[in-house]
Amino acid sequence: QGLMAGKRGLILGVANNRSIAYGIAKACVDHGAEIALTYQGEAFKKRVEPLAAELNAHVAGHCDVTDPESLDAVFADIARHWGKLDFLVHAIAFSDKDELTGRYVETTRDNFLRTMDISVYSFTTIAKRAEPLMTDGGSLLTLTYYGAEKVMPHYNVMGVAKAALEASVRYLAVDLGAKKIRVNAISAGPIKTLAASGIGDFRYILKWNEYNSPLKQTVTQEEVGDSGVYFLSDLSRGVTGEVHHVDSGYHVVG
Ligand code: 0WD
Repeated sequence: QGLMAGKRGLILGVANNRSIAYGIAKACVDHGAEIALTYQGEAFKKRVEPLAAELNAHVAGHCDVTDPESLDAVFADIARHWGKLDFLVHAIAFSDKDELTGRYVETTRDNFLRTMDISVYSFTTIAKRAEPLMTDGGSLLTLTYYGAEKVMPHYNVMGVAKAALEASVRYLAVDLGAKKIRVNAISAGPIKTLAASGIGDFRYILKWNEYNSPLKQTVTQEEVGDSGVYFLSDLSRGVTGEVHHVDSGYHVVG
């Protein structure tokens, strides 16, 4: 059986087996869920397909959140394949790595808009597409970071985007609450992934968290995955609009 038996969910943002989305996907499957994955273009297709096979996941096709047609195609595929959806994970963010270093004040308009489009607006448009499929209620989960709350070196425009994403969680929670669709975020501590490698001095940030967090360790994809199961299963049925830190407690000291 398992905590997620009978639940079907779409997980966006698996780039490889170090992605946070992969940690959440694996935990969901371990607890009995059926999942679907997408890939961003041909380059990621060959990395995602073997992971999908390993997790017994349906592959819902190419998904680039800046291309509405690809999103329409993914949701049409889910509607055909399952006819409904119980949960959705959004683990997607992007900013030009040349601007994830140095001063925030130097942010260009182009990168500001692109960062907000991919990292913030995408969650809202995906929520809109998921709503008609969540006929028995549902759970939406996104990933954020402490740089939304406090100034973190080099996080810059991504911190501004995460603050907007966290506000989106609250507005979406109100809009979708009447349909028993819950909307929450996990604020994960730093984890070495492809996206994180674009952030300046990331190794130093990892060490800093390890030395200073209450648990004296950085978090793993597995730990974020297990917390994800709480939000995506009925265990958290009374919780929505929440930003929950899975960061070894760093936010109470940092
Ligand atoms: O320390 C970390 N790694 C933390 C990450 C701490 C706290 C939060 N997060 C967040 C990230 O900001 C992101 O929202 O977790 C989420 C997942 O990030 P990740 O697991 O760290 O990174 P990664 O494995 O690289 O997955 C992010 C993926 C992309 O990978 P690349 O490396 O190409 O950026 O987001 C996807 C893509 O697969 N992505 C897109 N998907 C569809 N359309 C797009 C797009 N336009 N752009 C990026």
